[in-house]
Amino acid sequence: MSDLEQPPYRAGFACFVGRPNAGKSTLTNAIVGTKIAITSNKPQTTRHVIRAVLHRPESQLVLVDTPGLHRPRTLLGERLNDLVRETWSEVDVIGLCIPANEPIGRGDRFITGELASLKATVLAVVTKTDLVDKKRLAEQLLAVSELADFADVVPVSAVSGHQVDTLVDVMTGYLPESPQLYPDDMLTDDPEQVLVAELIREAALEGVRDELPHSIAVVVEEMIPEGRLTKIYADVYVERPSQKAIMIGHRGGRLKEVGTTARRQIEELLGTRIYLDLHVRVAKDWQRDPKQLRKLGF
Ligand SMILES: Nc1nc2c(ncn2[C@@H]2O[C@H](COP(=O)(O)OP(=O)(O)OP(=O)(O)O)[C@@H](O)[C@H]2O)c(=O)[nH]1
Ligand SMILES: [Mg+2]
Repeated sequence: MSDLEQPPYRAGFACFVGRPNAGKSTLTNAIVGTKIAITSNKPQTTRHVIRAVLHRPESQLVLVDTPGLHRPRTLLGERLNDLVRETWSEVDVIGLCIPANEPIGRGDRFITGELASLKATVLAVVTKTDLVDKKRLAEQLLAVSELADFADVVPVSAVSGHQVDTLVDVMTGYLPESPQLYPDDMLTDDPEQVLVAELIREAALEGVRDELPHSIAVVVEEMIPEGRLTKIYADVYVERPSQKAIMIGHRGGRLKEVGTTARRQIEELLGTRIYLDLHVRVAKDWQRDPKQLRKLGF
């Protein structure tokens, strides 16, 4: 093959957008093959912008995982929406995620409208295809393609892996020709402390309901390597004393479970043994308090 036939090297940024719970973070993880972004069945799980890099011989796709765009009810919600819009203006490709198993709603239409004025290439991604049969999927693909003039409409399942590679090919095709953006082995540029805090928050979200998922924030205060062990000290914040009691559980049972789950995930991420020290603290109504939000990293 002559040089002329070599495809050009492409590199750039992409993000998935969509309402909360559409499957954006799960898809991001499936594409890079590592759990970088936390996921849960509660809406508004993602709160931090996380960058995950997929390296291929001919390309580098940097996926920016963002929170779901939603109608904000708190200052935190407003900050999260700002983060999302800021990301939209910076990426080359946007994948609008719409679940295969849910009707297209006002939220989807609203987001579609918001995307129209951006410079990025916008494609539609119909997520969670493993949850529907062929007929329903065909109907959804049609409905989605009528929503706007997308560059492509790609069905995908992050859980079964169906079409994940195809989606990557399609997205990469829209990236600009560019030199490599990140070093070869770099999976993410997010600080370890943030990733660790997120894994703890994911464990803490497990099994809680109503308002509590939104009230949880986690801050890693210290990570101290000691030989082959890393000691991690972290605070789990909730908004009210009653939530603190739930978080800790009967005789500390729930907090212990959270610690065990989180520890396993963190050990996998860091590749070392860890000792995890968790404290539950109350930061009254932190989601609405600018000072507390700053302290918690928003
Ligand atoms: N069956 C199935 N479930 C999926 C798939 N992708 C995501 N899910 C589930 O959908 C839920 C939401 O997934 P997330 O990836 O956290 O969704 P998100 O869009 O990042 O949500 P926010 O961060 O809250 O905006 C989780 O319970 C996932 O396990 C899929 O391909 N198939
Ligand atoms: Mg998410």
